[in-house]
Amino acid sequence: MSFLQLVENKFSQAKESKDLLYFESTETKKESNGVEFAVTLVPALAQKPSDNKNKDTEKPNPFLNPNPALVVKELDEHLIILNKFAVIPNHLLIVTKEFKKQSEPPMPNDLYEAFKVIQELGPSLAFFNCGDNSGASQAHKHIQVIPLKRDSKPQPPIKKLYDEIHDRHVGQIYAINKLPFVHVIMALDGNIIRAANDQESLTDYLGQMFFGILDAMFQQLRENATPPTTSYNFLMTEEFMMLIPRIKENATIEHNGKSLDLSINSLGYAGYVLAKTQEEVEAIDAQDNLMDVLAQTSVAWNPEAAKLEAERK
Ligand code: B4P
Repeated sequence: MSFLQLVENKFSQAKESKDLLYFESTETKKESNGVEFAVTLVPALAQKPSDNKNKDTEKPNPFLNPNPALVVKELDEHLIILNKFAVIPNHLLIVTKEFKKQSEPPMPNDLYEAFKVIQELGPSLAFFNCGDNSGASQAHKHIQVIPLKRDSKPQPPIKKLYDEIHDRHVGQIYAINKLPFVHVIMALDGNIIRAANDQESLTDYLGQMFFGILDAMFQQLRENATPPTTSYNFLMTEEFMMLIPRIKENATIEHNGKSLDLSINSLGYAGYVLAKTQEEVEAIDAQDNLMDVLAQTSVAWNPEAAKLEAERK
């Protein structure tokens, strides 16, 4: 049985037995700076008790000894489990078997397992919400993977801007000028990945690439943020890695004289925005530019640093 079939079977069974809750959703689109954002409305989530994101409150850890009905596969140091609160069918989490902190970066072996899941699942996106301001609600280390629609464009919306990077070279780190916040993005080398036919070389390659862009992100932060933050969002597909440093979890949007808080996690920066009420959808749709909403929760480019950079060239 293929990995995808295994995941699909497990998902249907867990949904049937109600070990997994699947929430109906509707989607609208909104274009901003060349990215076609998908705004997903999930009314049932408004009823879900907020996952008390207060990190000081003691709460059970769902990823230590998880419900077997959700466990898709046991690996050496990780478990692949289904997201219990699924908006996207077959949404997976790669959790460490032993407790590790979500505020620590993904290690090369975490990246390897996530990358294998991407390869085996078909077009998909891995993401990691790291640190208090990143949108994470669980403190136990987990990388998430969502399958992308297997229709005409199986890519996250942000890929459109990545494709526009002029004269792109693998392994080089770029920033995209249509994104009004600090970020780093890098193309992975398909040749190296295909040639890496053992676990160790792919693990080393992914680790080197990740820690390379993490260094570059901290370099950008030193030039643009005071004080620097240690929270960030990480996106990875078979083609690229991207990091976005974060300074707060919620963006505030104004609509019809009301202020609404939107929780933003990695998916927001990939081009997927979550709304829990119709009012939120309307408020999102009424924004001039969703990039400015994302800029609220990330780090603005420092115009002085940009000027110095231009002078150096
Ligand atoms: P975190 O990194 O800690 O936080 P998150 O993805 O932002 O999800 P959160 O839990 O904060 O919920 P939110 O309202 O943002 O990830 C924890 C993950 O573990 C989540 O996927 C969570 O569902 C899952 N989980 C929690 N308890 C579990 C358990 N006992 N067993 C297995 N898994 C468990 O989002 C609510 C839902 O909408 C989430 O499923 C989220 O993934 C999804 N979602 C968020 N943005 C979306 C978007 N733009 N489009 C579609 N779906 C979206």
